[in-house]
Amino acid sequence: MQSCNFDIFSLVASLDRETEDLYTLVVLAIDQGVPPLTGQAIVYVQVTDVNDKSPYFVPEIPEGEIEEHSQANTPVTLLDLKSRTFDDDVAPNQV
Ligand SMILES: [Ca+2]
Ligand SMILES: [Ca+2]
Repeated sequence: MQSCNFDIFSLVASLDRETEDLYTLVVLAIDQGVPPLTGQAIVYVQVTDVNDKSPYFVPEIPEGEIEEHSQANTPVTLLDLKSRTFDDDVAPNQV
């Protein structure tokens, strides 16, 4: 078995994981024989996440409520805020 040199692939444009998170490459090897024989492999390239998306709320202005005449330091009830918070990144870059 002889070692082989492989070209290094490089990007022609920046990638966005939130738009496309998986790319499929077909790699073809061709030997020096006559006639040349070939082999191929399918390479799946996973785009890993960076924390480039900020959390956001739907609706953008969440609601809370508190009873009138409440004492100082009374906590304000936020209405189901956790289920209305989103982040397009994946863990651990999410809310
Ligand atoms: Ca994020
Ligand atoms: Ca991201």
